Amino acid sequence: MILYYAPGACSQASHIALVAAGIPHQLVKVGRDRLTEDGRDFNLINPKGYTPALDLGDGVILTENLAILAYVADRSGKLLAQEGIERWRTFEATAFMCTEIHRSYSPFFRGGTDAEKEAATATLLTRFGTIVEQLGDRRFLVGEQFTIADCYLFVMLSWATMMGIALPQPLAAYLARTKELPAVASTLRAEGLA
Ligand SMILES: N[C@@H](CCC(=O)N[C@@H](CS)C(=O)NCC(=O)O)C(=O)O
Repeated sequence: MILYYAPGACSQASHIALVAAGIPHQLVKVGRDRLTEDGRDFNLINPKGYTPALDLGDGVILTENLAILAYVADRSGKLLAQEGIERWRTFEATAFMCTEIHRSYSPFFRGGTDAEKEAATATLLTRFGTIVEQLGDRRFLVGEQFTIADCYLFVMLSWATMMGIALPQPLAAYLARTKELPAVASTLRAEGLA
């Protein structure tokens, strides 16, 4: 299995999941020029042009974080409850990351104006408020077990600190303790971000 990734990008959510699930994989870095580190045109691998992309073998490429995260959970039997409401809460939370939170960062990555960044920050803080309520006193977002939703939340909160957005205290604490998890620390090292 080969994960095409960019350091610190949303592909890090899929990367953390692969590591946490213990699925053997190779990494291929993709540059801003859309060339892989071994000189191939990434657009020919994933015509959408963005990471993550997961080569399942024989050139079968799976894209979209949500699909890759669900695939990793399904294949490993880890990071997602097999049944019950926790399973669906995990998908609910992961969809919230993919759409409502990830999308809100757009002005920061696409050269938005200061006004657009301010508006995006306000939206993100509202979304983070929802996460704080959901997290409550739990260790992880959907309970005491680390799930695919946490893989994504970690990246979304890391971006906030990168953009200078002050996180509510419970999320700053969540980010600090999640960063210490062996799977997360190992992923950061593998991406050259430790
Ligand atoms: N819908 C995709 C979005 C992926 C995405 O936005 N990837 C970004 C990195 S965070 C990327 O590769 N952007 C490069 C580009 O669009 O040129 C998913 O959920 O996986």
